[in-house]
Amino acid sequence: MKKKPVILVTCFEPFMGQEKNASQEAVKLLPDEVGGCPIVKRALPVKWFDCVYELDKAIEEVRPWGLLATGQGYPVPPLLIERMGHNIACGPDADFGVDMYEHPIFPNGPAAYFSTFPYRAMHDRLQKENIPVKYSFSAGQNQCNCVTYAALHLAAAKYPALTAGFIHVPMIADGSQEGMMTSEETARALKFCLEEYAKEVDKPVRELDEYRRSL
Ligand code: PCA
Repeated sequence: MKKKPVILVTCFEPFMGQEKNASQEAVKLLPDEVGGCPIVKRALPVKWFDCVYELDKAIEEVRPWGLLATGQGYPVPPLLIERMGHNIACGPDADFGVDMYEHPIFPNGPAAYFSTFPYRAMHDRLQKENIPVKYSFSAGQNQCNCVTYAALHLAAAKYPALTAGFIHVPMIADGSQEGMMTSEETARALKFCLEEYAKEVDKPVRELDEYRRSL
């Protein structure tokens, strides 16, 4: 099979005194190649500024074709496919080192960006696989939204061919609530999303004329 381009998958380190981050544990279980695309994994710190710095550095080093960022959300499913990132940082870091109050992430950036990864294909695939999933129109105000916004802003500003988006995964099943997901189940869900992402590589880029006709 022809070698496909790299997809960068980010997750977050543990925060707020927790021992594990569900996104990191699931991403660790992903294979190094999905749908022919090599998968490069990076864990980002749950820290203001540093999460953006490390993300930028990873994109610079890896030069990915696609970027799937992940983080830990609510205790229970559904997985939340984030449709946008907004330019507001609010709340504390992992260790309360920096507390933000409605600060712009990029002072000169637009208010928001919509995700550019194939969210519909991922959503429909998870539904087909009977994995609870929903679209979300805010990844919150903490580092997960920050990385969503930063990924889309960096792509727009520096890497116009790069598509990106964020998925919030549920916390690791600890038996405290019904229907929780194990890291293995979350990894399986993320792998389906990556399979759909990898399929995009083979889709022809629409010709400008065809695009104009569709308007
Ligand atoms: N979840 C937090 C930050 C890091 C993480 O995994 C969030 O939703 O912003």
